[in-house]
Amino acid sequence: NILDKIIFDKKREVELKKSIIPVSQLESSVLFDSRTISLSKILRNSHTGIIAEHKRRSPSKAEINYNFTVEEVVKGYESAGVCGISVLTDGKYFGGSLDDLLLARASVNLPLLRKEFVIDEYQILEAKAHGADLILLIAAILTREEIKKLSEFAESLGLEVLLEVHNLEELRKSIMPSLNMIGVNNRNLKTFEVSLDFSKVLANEIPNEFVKVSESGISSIEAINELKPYGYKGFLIGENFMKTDNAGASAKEFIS
Ligand code: IGP
Repeated sequence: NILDKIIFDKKREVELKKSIIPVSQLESSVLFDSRTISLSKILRNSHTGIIAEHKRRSPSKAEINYNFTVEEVVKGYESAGVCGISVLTDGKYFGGSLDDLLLARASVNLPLLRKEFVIDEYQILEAKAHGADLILLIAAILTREEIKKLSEFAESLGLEVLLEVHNLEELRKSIMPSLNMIGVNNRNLKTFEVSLDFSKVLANEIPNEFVKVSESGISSIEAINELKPYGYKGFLIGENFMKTDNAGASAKEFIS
């Protein structure tokens, strides 16, 4: 499946990067005490909860949009009033980069999520060095011990974590004190099947102290209104905004 391929490539990518820029050198470009913005706090206090994503292409959809600069897209999202912005940094499968994250950081004052297949602390240092406020950890590709180690490392850098699950088994292995935000991915990363039912079925199993986020396949305000009674405070939306000729204006339609 595609997820195995992505992870195979990602491991090689990280090892290669480490051989060019060693951890010690990367650490020296991290401003350890730079302030981060808390997405979980903003979501707790928001009625709209939109997290908008910068996404040029994806394995499930091929090309989505290459017509706009990162700055245009994220500034559009910011003026639309979104709670946070997700920036894909995987190059091979999503057409993103760490430069995209850096440019986004230079353009907006919102919480920025490094959307990446994180398997190593090195990538968390990179996230911090490029201005991220939070990282994604995907339960489908990590053991409980890895989730613990990586989330505690993120916490030590002042970064929040959005922990992504897709089923009950992944959710159960992920409940731990270093986490405060759980995202249910409505898309199965192995089969690309998408259904909001994944969010609905898992909602009751997520302990109340977590901020709940529903991710992927959200294409209408009705869908959001359907999910809110299940306790969701955040809604991560990419393609639906990026496929239009004005991502910011599309996001604005979801925020009243
Ligand atoms: C956005 P969509 O269907 O609105 O474009 O989905 C986001 O949830 C999706 O890009 C995503 C993702 C991921 C991408 C969720 N989890 C993990 C890469 C890796």
